[in-house]
Amino acid sequence: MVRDKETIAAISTPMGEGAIGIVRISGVYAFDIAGKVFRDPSGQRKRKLRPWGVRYGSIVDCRTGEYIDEVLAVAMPAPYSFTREDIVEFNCHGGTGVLTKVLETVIKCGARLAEPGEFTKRAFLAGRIDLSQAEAVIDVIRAKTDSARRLSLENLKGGLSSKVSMIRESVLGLLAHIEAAIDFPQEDIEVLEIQDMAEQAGEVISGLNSLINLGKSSRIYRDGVSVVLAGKPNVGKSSLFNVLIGKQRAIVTHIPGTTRDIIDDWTTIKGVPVRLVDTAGMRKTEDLVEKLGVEAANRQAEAADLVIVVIDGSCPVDDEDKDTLFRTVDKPGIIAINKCDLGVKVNENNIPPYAGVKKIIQVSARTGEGIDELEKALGELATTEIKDAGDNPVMVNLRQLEALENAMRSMEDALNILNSIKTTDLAAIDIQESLFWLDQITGRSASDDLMDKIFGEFCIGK
Ligand SMILES: Nc1nc2c(ncn2[C@@H]2O[C@H](COP(=O)(O)OP(=O)(O)OP(=O)(O)O)[C@@H](O)[C@H]2O)c(=O)[nH]1
Ligand SMILES: [Mg+2]
Repeated sequence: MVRDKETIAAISTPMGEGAIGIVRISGVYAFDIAGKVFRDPSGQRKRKLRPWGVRYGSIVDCRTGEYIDEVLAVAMPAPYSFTREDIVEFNCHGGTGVLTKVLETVIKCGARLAEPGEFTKRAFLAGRIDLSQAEAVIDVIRAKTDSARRLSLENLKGGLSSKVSMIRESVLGLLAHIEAAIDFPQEDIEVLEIQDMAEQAGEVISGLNSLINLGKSSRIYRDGVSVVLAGKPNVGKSSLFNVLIGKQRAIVTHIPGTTRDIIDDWTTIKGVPVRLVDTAGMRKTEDLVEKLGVEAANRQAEAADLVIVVIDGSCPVDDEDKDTLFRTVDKPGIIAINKCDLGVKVNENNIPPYAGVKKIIQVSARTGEGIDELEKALGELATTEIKDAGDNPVMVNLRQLEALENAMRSMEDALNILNSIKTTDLAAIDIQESLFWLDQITGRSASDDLMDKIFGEFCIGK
């Protein structure tokens, strides 16, 4: 693999004001270039970098000698760096003007501005990390909750890669057997061998299947759980929405039909990111805008992971309540009997036939009564979904999931051939294809286009 010999540089911290901002340089000329701009604190004398150490000094413009900033310089010689190349990082004052000026002078001295994700791409091309680990770098940066952070770090350390490698080993073993059978077709034990091969293919399929399921159920760590508040108008959905997200986001009035559109916001329950959705009150209406709102509410409730059906506890359950309960009967969730501060007139015994397996909880958005219990029950429902991921959840993104599914399909095709036609050479083609898909995950068989797509998602400087 031809390594890019150009030395690259970028501002690696977000733009804006901060105590510190970092300009990073990576490549064979990183030390040379840094040497041209790094001076002692007075800016007068050249200063040597200290490998594996931090050195206090300054940056000057390499052409005019103008003093630019007071910095700390960190030098990381190859190959013990993120990119496996020589890296220098200047810890500057964290202002856009300062950082841009430092970067400019570094570029004047021979570095090239890095492309988005180019540092990580170099780490990948140098074999320091594989593609799934590179993708985990983005996930770690984007992780909004502790559990997402933990799982992405696990993948950064090679969690997904090692699981894929284990399956890959079995596929390779199977391929070796098949190729031996193709090369020595006269062996009279072939029938037995084909049975063994089919068994091995079956094991690979079940390994892939459980990894796919693990990945699917762990997706909520990454994407969060969607929870929709549904119910007839005026029962207090928007009031509960505001209480649960902890701010006055949705408009609340005593007029039924206040909420017309979908309102959503993020909150965290038991470490799980939750996208809470407030909807228009569900009722039959001739008002065009409201009608569209109700349709949108139904679609949201259908698509959600969990639903909170809100009922006004201060009056008996009516047909409109029953209608919402019916629509959401198959959806896991909770029934919140709201406005319990006004006294509860709802007979809970009338609800179960329409409730599915939903728990009933009395709450008051006004006084806060029962909200703790509601949150706890929501958290439990969310974590039940997580528990389905087993004790060893693993984060799998959509691209990786697709590759796993393709690998499984190819292996299923191979198994069908082994079982029915009982010819090894045709099965070998599908097994090769299965291997190709597995290698897409780690990047062994990744095309330039795919890499551009993945690294293009990174910010510049990472
Ligand atoms: N007493 C009491 N009033 C409440 C409670 N929750 C909401 N309300 C009142 O009920 C009325 C309707 O509240 P909203 O939150 O707008 O109800 P909604 O379900 O969003 O209504 P739509 O958007 O029209 O579907 C408002 O006057 C609220 O102040 C509660 O727990 N107790
Ligand atoms: Mg509302």
